Amino acid sequence: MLIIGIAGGTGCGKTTVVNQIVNELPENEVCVISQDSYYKDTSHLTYEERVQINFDHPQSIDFELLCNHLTELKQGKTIEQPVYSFVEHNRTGETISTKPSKVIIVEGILILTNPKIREMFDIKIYVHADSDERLIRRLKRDIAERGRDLNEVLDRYQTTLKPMHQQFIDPTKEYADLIIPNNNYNNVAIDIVRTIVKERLN
Ligand code: UZR
Ligand code: MG
Repeated sequence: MLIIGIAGGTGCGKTTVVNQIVNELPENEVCVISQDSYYKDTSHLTYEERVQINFDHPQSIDFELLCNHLTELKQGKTIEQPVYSFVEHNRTGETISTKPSKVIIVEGILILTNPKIREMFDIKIYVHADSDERLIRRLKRDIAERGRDLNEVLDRYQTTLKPMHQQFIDPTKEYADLIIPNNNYNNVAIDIVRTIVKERLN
């Protein structure tokens, strides 16, 4: 089993990188675990309280559950990955059964901040894009897919996303085995990762 951690700031293109790696591999040999599924359960809070949560702080993540799930996958067990709703800012109560597979990709902005989780990764990747690129992508995505408006996204960026990025996310570059420059599609870097994965699988 090969566990790959893919981190990087919001809008850096993590999801795209993950998809490009996954698309090359047989479906039953790879699974993706998203940090989004592991936001802490906030059912005890009201919607108004949940909106106030700092989702870019390591404390918002249930690293204990993530760690248990990775351990269980390593032991060959199937896990129940929580499903998260960005609209409700909470777990939906549903889960996705995730079977152990040869390659497990864990992706998320904060996944390299936790020492126990870091230790579980065979390969640690940090996807880098400049902050203006990331802001542009984040704006477009949150407006198109997450029902936010311009001011809301810009306020969030200034008050939360940027400071949290500087304090917690950017410093985890230090732990990466590989940093992918991703201001544009980086096909060469993707090819290199694919080659490493295939080599390890054989
Ligand atoms: P990526 N996030 C939400 O917008 N709503 C939630 O309920 C939970 C998380 C955002 C979070 C973070 N910030 O910046 C982003 N906020 O998801 C990380 N606000 O996802 O890496 O795909 O950008
Ligand atoms: Mg993403």
